[in-house]
Amino acid sequence: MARIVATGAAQLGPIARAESRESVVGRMIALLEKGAARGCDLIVYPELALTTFFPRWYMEDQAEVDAFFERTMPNDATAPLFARAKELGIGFSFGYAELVREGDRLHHYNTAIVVDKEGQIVHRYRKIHLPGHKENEPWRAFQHLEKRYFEASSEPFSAAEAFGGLIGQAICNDRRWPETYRELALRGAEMVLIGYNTPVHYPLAPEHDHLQCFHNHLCMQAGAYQNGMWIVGVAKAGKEEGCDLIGQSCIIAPTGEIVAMASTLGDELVAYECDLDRCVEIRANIFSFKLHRRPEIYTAIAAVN
Ligand code: CDV
Repeated sequence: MARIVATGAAQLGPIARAESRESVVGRMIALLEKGAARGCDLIVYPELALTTFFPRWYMEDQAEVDAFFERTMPNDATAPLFARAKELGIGFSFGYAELVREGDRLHHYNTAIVVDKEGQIVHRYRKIHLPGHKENEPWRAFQHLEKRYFEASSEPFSAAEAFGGLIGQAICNDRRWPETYRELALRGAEMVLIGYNTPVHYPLAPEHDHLQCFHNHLCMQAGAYQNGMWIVGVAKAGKEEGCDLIGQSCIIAPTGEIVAMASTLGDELVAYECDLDRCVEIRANIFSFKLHRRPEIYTAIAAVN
């Protein structure tokens, strides 16, 4: 019997700096209800879904930075999403800025969670590959200060049992790295949920600006095919505070084919019935890790330095 996870990629359009979390959660619930009407089991929202993409601004006041972070999850602002999803019997995932005290230290992570149909958080992932820079670089049209505001996770990629399969997560820049997909595949992931905020303009190599949408799909389609898994890539899209973010949220089959894709730069839901058993088409054949992979030869990959 097929293991179908009816999945919705819930793209969000721009979020203004002044927009409240309550307003954004209202938009997320509207997409959730669209997903319910289409029989979805799982709805996937983007990276840092609750606020504007704040690393585009240089801030020196830590209190101003921390205002973009969540100290508990769920919290007052997100509780209505958890409640409505449970009522509808739908699971979901979304990214947010997480501020957590561990021992006597405060940690700031770029985090994503998976919530099951009963409203329980069943997977938490903290971003491993943090792009950007630490200091103000005024020559840029906008900043990308993830390295300043977040701590990179030192926990490995992982997959959780949920929705009848093994679900993993990655966040935005992670999707460009082949190691992300291979690590997740080796840990059993059959579907990987990836939210992103990707500007059209890349200040370090503006000659690649016209390739942003191509590179977005290129790395996720390759990751899906080379590891035989479903990928759900979900954008925060559109012109956000003057910064153009790419869209093209999509669902990618283990064959590498895009089976559903957003066609706007606003709030939009695209859905597909993903059969987790289709991973075997690739994993038992061309990319059978057991039969064909040669990790004993790949010593450079895992070497530190
Ligand atoms: N949010 C991100 O991680 N964005 C990055 C930057 C480099 C554009 C990305 O890889 O899309």
